[in-house]
Amino acid sequence: MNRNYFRRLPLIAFGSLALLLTAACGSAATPASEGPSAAVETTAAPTQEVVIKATNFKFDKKEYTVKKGDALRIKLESDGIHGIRVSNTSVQMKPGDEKVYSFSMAGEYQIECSIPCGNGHERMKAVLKVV
Ligand SMILES: [Cu+2]
Repeated sequence: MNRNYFRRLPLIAFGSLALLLTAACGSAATPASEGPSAAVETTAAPTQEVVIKATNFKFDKKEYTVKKGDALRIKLESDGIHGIRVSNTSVQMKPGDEKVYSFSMAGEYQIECSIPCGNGHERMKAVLKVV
């Protein structure tokens, strides 16, 4: 072992931790019909808005319904450190984020907390229904 190895050790440890966290969050069962392009971030003026409120350890609704195609502003209001990720899309939001997306495919997408936030983290799930 030389000095270089030791210098890189923290980096290796951090990498392993990140991997562990990703694995712990896991991905729940999601519809197979949607691809990763089911939603794209857009600069179009939003024509609809959904506010998702996250608290320890739930979202304020079980289901959020939005319209397909229309530029959708998603606001994440978080009391505590919670993010969201939407299955089979690139939707990723941090606490307080406001982003505009357009969903090209109707369907039911799973919303889940993207930040390991504690004991109730696994229960933080909801459905985004695109109609
Ligand atoms: Cu969480």
